[in-house]
Amino acid sequence: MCNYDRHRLVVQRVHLHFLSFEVEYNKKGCYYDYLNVYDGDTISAPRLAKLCGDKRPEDILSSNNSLLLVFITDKTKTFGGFVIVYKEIHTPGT
Ligand SMILES: [Ca+2]
Repeated sequence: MCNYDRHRLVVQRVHLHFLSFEVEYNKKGCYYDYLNVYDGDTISAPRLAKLCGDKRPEDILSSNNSLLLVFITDKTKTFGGFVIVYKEIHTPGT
């Protein structure tokens, strides 16, 4: 018989990996369009990254069990966008 609590997995951290990334940028940097990544579930959490451009960003790992991604964009110039996969980092429940 399976004991649910004993086998439950707890999400401890969230890992992001960028498969592709292309967001509008210019001389002003990440100004018109950008992706903000916060280390928590609200925009008052620490911001881990502000991303734009055409280079694939480094992987991002949360310090806790949530990450918030907020994409800011204006109404002109659309670039390719992004594909991101995430992985939950688990530890066995106690
Ligand atoms: Ca734009």
